[in-house]
Amino acid sequence: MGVTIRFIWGFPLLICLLPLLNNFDGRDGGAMASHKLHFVEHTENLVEVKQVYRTGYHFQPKKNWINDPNAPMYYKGLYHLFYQYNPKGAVWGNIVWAHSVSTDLINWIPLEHAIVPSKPFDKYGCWSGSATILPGNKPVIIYTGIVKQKPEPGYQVQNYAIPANYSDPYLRKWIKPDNNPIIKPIHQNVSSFRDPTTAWFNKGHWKLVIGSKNNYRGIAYLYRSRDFIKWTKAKHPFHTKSDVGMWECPDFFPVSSKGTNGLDTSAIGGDVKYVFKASLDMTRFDYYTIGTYDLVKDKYIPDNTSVDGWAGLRYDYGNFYASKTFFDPIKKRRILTGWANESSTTSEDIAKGWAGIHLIPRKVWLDPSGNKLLQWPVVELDKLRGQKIQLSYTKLNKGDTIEIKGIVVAQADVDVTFTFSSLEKAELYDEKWDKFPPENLAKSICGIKGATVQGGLGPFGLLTLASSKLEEYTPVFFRIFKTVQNKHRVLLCSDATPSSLNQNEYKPSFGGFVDVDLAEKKLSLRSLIDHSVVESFAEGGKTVISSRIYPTLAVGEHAHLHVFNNGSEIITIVRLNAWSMNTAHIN
Ligand code: DQQ
Repeated sequence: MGVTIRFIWGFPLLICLLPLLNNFDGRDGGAMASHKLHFVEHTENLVEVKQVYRTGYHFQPKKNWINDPNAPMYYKGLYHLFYQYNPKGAVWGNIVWAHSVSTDLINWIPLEHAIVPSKPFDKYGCWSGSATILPGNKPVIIYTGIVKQKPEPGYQVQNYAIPANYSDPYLRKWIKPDNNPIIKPIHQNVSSFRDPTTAWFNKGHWKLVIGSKNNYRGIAYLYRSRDFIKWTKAKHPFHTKSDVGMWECPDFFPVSSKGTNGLDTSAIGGDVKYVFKASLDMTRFDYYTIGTYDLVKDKYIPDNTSVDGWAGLRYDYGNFYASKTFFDPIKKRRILTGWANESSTTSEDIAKGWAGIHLIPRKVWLDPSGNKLLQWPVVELDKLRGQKIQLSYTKLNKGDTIEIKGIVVAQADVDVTFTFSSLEKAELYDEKWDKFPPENLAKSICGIKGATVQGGLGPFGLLTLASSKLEEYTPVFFRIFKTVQNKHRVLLCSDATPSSLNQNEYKPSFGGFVDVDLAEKKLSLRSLIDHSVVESFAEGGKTVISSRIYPTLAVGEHAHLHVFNNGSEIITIVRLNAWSMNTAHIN
């Protein structure tokens, strides 16, 4: 039997005989992470480090520091991913463009570094940038070069690099021509002028934007070029917003208002909306708006249904930054990839010899409402699914937990749909909460109303990476509120507060609201659990939260997974599918 009902948090034990359907599909899960002992040079001593936090199927290099994804693209049968990388250690610095290729966006082969500081125009760093595929299938990269260390964080220019050999599908060698830099700052803010986007083409020009700021105003400067070499700054920024701070890693792309297919970055037309995303240096999260592209003024205009500012929509309400999208011409989809930093301390990162992962690439498309994006892990991830367990029509009374056994839960993919018969018991939404800064509202409520705080309709969801006696667990759960206007607000929380007995880690109670119609009285949740990361998708990708966690007890085979309900309304698991995930071949 793969399932047990347990008693937690001192609630009355209610055991019901449930129609449980355990379905092992017979394939070998084989999903253990590497628990090898590595010796890492740490000050003068050799420190023995147990590698329990390395991920089994998330992108990371063998060792050292990794941050932003750069220039993702498809070329001649291969997906290319470059990334900011420190070849010398597990902290940020000495940044080069490392390079990996893949046929499926999940398994990756490392190649030699593509772009490294070597010329006067990038002597102090090769920072983030993007790829554009020019006519004739000719990729070109534009990236930020640091030419002087002062003023901090460095004097920034934009350079281009081209493949040495277009017939090599691996694009192993990149040339940085001597006519670089191609864009120099022509305003005061020389140290806040970086991260060029993929270029798009219209009205006889290539266009791209560069992230910047003026005091607390975020600015996306627009540049135009006919030949991709000579670039001219447009009179007006492409987009700008007060009180947000520096815009790093801007991204601009079209989305179709019909269906889920992606569009090439240059697409224009009737059924097209646009997305502008900025990474907020001050708050360290990515937010986006949906809007229109005024071709006459060459400007982006957010819709008035999109909040343009810190309280705007986020791809991910957790640990996610410096993301970038690209158009996959083969599967006609737009793919989003983002960086999840560690929540451990710098000295712990140095001791384990690495820091940073990338989250699973996600397909992104416009929600039929037209006011937000939907995201879903690329379908190729499903190929890693191994041993499976399934539950159907299983009731969870208040205080019940059901343990999911029979799979490797520290490296798993869990997909569950919950239902309830009434919205009556939804707790009253406390209007005092509206005094929280709007960008922190959901997170603040998740902090107050954790998984152990009994509710009406919820909390219910998953207890991931739990230790045997629940000394540690990372709950991912829904809680439904009713406002005085009798409207319902659905909250998704991914709460790292109880995730680890290690007091040194950053353990936020991440949260995001889920904009969902509750008419069907159903909510779905998919969580990708991978040793030190839990990436959760609510309602088919309407709200996504990724948490980095470092349990001390709930590691490897000592980790447990439960489904739980701690609300007075009975919750039914309509269906739960959970798989062990095989380890991907990554770098
Ligand atoms: N990371 C890069 C910058 C970018 C920042 C430097 C965002 O180009 O603004 O590693 O994480």
